Amino acid sequence: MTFTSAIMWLPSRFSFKFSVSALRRGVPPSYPHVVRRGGCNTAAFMPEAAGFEGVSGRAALQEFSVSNSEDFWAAVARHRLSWMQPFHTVQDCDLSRGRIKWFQGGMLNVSVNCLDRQVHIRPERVALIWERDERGSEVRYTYRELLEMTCRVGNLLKRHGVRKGDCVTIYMPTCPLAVASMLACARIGAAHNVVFAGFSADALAERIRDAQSSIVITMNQGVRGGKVTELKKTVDTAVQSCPTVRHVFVAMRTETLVPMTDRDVLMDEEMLKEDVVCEPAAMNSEDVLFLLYTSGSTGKPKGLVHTQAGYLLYAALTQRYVFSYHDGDVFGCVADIGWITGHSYIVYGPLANGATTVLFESTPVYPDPGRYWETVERLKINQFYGAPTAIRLLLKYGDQWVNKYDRSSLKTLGSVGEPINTEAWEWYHRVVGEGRCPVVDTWWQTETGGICIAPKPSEPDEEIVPGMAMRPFFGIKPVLMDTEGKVLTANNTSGALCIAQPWPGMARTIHNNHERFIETYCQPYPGYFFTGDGAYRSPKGYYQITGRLDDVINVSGHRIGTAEIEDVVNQCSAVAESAVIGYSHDIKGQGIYAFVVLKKNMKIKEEDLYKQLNSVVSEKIAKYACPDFILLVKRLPKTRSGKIMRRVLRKVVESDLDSLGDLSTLDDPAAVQEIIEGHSKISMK
Ligand code: 6R9
Repeated sequence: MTFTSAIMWLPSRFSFKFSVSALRRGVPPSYPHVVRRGGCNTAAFMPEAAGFEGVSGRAALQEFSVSNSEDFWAAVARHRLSWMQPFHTVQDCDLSRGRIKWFQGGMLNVSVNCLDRQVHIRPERVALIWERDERGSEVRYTYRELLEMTCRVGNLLKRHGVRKGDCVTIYMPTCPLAVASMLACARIGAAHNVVFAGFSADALAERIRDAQSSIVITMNQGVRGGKVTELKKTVDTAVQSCPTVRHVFVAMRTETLVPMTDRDVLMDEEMLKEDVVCEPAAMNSEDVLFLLYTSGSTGKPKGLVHTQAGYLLYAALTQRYVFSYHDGDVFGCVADIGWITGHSYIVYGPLANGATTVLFESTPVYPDPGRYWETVERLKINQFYGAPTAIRLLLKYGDQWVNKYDRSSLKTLGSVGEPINTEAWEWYHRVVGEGRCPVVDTWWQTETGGICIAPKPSEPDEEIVPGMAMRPFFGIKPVLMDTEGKVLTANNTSGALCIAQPWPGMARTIHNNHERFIETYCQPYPGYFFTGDGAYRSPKGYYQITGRLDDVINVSGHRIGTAEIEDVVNQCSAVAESAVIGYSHDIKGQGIYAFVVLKKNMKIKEEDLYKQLNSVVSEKIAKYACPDFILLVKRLPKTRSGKIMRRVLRKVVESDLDSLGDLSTLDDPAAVQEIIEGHSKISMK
């Protein structure tokens, strides 16, 4: 066993080399001179609109994008992506069968689109600002430096046997090397599988095995909120049950030495030996770009698959138009790259548009609750994109933490991950944005690839209603369904939210399980994509998301299936069975409440049981999945067919006893009374 030496990969400010052959193939975007044919400012707003006959105004453009979807997406794809070979078919989709193909015949390389074409025109523009956990120690990487770093990682991956079509697992917090690793995979034609660095060894191992990765990229340690996490140690445990893993690349975030084995590769050191040129692979539009695991309503997470051209185009277009991003702006999405928000709005969308994108490594309250706004002032962030849970938390600390800092650079404020309540929305708008920045509540999912419903784009003077996602993006046709599967056409109505036609950014399948993809998204409402969310459409036709319709909880914007937690809780030797539900939580949006039935004659102190359950959940899944409340009960309310009635449990916890509904189908209605009594002893404050 050897020990790592401590070096950190920082940009080298010399040697100007990049892949010339890539540039020859990848044509930088060229916008035709704006012709004022499609209405006064429409073509200035979106150059492609010049070619859309009779389209004037943004509402008309949205309408055109839905009713002439192929023309719209073909024009946008030709203009905004650099192709090695043009596509011959815009789309070949059949939602009822789960067949989704866009831009077939086309060949491109995503990393060329994100890097080389910028390097060609503005090599010294800053691509990344790494806002490290240690306040005031940010590091900037130009497009040239990011391309160089990406090429080195690409070559290193190739040297370790990664080939086109393989899948590399990345277990890293938000940092430049994580971005370079994602882009390096794209460059050499491998898929990436980024696993949120807060996941446990078991959760990581399950994802590595499902993705069949031979390489895992990680760091010695992570640093967040002043605390150190042992990432390498977690990977060491995980790979013990992952026979496919041949090498673990270890980058150095701290100077702490970690044990290394023959399997491990010192990433920073080995990268130095690699060339800064790496030939980009020519990829088909529908080759896999990445897998990203997310929770569904069963115990096993789903590896959603996104492909090259459609995903990139959709991420880029939404980043540009939802946030009114303009050339030269600094885009600050404070998500983690382990989630889809990080993929689309830290990495792919902003880089494809040539933006300067912020990598935020810290937390909203470290070292104090002014951290976001101090960062906005120092980095001069123009678009700030965050989560309602953080906004609610900061609101409680008071306005002074915001007012201390100059936020005049801010132009647009975004929200994502869960519904944003009116109070939080108003505070975000009034205090953070000084009432002058539009707040965009953006609704979308891992499955949709990018934002589908948001207040913008719309005409500059059009209203924005607090707490509403409101308007469908270009190419998106939302519909609401009633319980019989019929489309609800009226306004001022609620239903299951579906999307009526395919769009380029949507996920193509679930890795290794196309059947599950069809069952989950295509079969509930044949011919439509089912989102799993409920929504309300206002009298004016605006959409408001009301929450999940399935057994998925959203804790601080992190999705977790009730079944996933129950699976783990049930593994405790004392537990006979359990039922987990989400309940409304002030800060986190939803909290986790577990009802637990012990095995007969089991003697265990309640305190010990709680400790055991919490440690097993954080060990098997992640800390954020630990229950906030655990209630020991003798039995769970069940139907005669044995289904746990979580609906009843939810009503009890919401103290909504008048709407418990018909309990006559319960196997043992007395179980409910016992639960009501038990719950009344728990203080939920
Ligand atoms: C991007 C992302 C998706 C689920 C989604 C919904 C909830 C996301 C929301 C929202 C209300 C919003 N959600 N944005 N609910 N308003 N603006 O979060 O992806 O992690 O896959 O979660 O999050 O329930 O179905 P993902």
